[in-house]
Amino acid sequence: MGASRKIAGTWVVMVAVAVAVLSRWVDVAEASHAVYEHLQSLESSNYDPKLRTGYHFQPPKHWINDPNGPMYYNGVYHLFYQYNPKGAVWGNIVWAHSVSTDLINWLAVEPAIHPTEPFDINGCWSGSATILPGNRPVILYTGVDTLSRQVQNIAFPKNLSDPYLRKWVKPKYNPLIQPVGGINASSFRDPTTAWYGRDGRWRLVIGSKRGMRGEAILYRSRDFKRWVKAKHALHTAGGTGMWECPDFYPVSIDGKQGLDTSEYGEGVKHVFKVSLDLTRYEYYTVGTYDQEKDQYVPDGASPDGNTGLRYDYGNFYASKTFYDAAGKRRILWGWANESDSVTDDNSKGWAGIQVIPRAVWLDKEGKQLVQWPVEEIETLRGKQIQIKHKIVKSGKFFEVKGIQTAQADVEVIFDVKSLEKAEPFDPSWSTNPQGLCGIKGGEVKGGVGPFGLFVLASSKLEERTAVFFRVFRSDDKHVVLMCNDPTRSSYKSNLYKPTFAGFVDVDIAKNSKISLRTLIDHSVVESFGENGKTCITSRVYPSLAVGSNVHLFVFNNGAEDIEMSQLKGWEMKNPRMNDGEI
Ligand SMILES: *[C@@H]1O[C@H](CO)[C@@H](O)[C@H](O)[C@H]1NC(C)=O
Ligand SMILES: *[C@@H]1O[C@H](CO)[C@@H](O)[C@H](O)[C@H]1NC(C)=O
Ligand SMILES: *[C@H]1O[C@@H](CO)[C@H](O)[C@@H](O)[C@@H]1NC(C)=O
Repeated sequence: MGASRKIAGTWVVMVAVAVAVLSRWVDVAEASHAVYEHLQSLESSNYDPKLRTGYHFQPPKHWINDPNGPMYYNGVYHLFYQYNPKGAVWGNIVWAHSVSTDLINWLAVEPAIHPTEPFDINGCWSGSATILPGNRPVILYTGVDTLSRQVQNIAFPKNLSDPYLRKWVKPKYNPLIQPVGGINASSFRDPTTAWYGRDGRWRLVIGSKRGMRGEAILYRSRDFKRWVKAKHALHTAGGTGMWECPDFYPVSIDGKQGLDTSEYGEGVKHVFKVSLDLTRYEYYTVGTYDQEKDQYVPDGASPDGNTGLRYDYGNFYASKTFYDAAGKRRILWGWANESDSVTDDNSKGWAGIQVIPRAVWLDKEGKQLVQWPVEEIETLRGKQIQIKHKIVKSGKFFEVKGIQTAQADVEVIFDVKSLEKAEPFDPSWSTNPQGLCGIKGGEVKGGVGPFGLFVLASSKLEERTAVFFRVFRSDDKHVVLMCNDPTRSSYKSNLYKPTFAGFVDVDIAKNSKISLRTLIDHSVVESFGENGKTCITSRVYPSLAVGSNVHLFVFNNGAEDIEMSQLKGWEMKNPRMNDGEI
């Protein structure tokens, strides 16, 4: 992703204001990010660490966006990402590069790709890594060329014996793929990891659009050098606009084990994900890939487009998965932008994080994915508390004491003993959980729920972010809503504080129990409902609930009492986070 329009800063500000006023999706000429030209060349001299994250992926300062080319190679995890070396707004993008042996402690090495050649002089945008036979990694990325066309380029490690693959070279035969034959040269980006077909040809897709139809344009190659466009796209969907950062990979129909991107055949389903530039959210489907026809068909359980399934119903975009051959799992990275103002981003001197990497696999029922923070994150757990069997009476809350929670990992299980008072569910809500949460936030009394956590809360609850469940009764079943409500997260009124929500596919009448895990990190609230079936990431910027003044509460604003059968909480330590070059 990363399309910038060369438009005047003032125009962007006007559009931003218009969007804020209308507070709904407007086709802002499909600007991928606001472009603040007057700020792009400014060195960010300010630095405010107050709300900076402790254990989420971040460089020491400045702007970041999409994760790029994640891979595992010879014992080392690599993460590249879109980075502005100069300031805290988008601009001057390079492929920054970090390495790790555990996905938690990161060391920054020199940026891997800079704009230097005619085929990328106007931009080095997102892309993916592929490990070729013989254990040879390559990167495919979008370059913006001298004519401002989006083209696809390849880069190779200069020295395969360097354990960190610090230097990358771009062969002279770039660009590899050009926007010819009716492809819109301003809407042609973000090549996927390539997969190898049974016919001996490599395949990859590139995000695009034709009018309002989103497209995953398919290319094939025998030698990874000469790429030929297929007659048909791998997949398209009308009315969805530009498809950024497509991702396409196999999942096992049975179990949590991940599959290499080229796996195909019995026992394998496929997942197709896009980032919709129109909504700035991501959607995926689970479906069937027919390699003979080279087409992907979603199962139909979930639609393409903006009412479909999401990895994360919050602040999460431009994600990318990779196959971790060491852990035999598929791992998902995603970018969470700031929802603070540009002025604040500038005075903070930093903007954007990557969420905690998540293992991702197909749910037992095959209709959706399940995600869980990689287990390595648990090595950061420090001081622990545990509470068992506590009734949270209707309208009550209590504080969880004994650990600091500005930087914490909290797991809680609620037991819903009776569903009698569940509120009726209006079917018109079923495609708009976020809207429903906007009406029925954490403060709005319900029947069964809202119950959950107040995180990043000040001592008297003047500030708090509510992460909770609310159970409704529809004709034939119960509907569970999971919600993140930051409307009272900060005293400051000029912040963007949208409620985020998704439904949780759980049979609450049968289970009675429902779980919630929340990773709290100063300005990040990253939550996993019912063991990773529904995930929500939110950015919040408290004024009072900062550092040692952060508190954690359990609350129940429903008419029905709830039992909290267990709560475990851990303080989280700081890993090494890009604190120096190796
Ligand atoms: C390649 O990397 C290895 C390991 O770091 C190093 O010993 C070697 O000198 C490098 N080769 C070149 C040509 O730079
Ligand atoms: C090509 O894409 C750009 C960027 O979204 C858009 O402004 C333009 O209208 C598109 N051109 C055509 C011919 O569709
Ligand atoms: C993150 O920031 C908020 C607030 O400025 C915007 O509304 C979102 O569109 C933006 N998200 C992305 C993916 O750019």
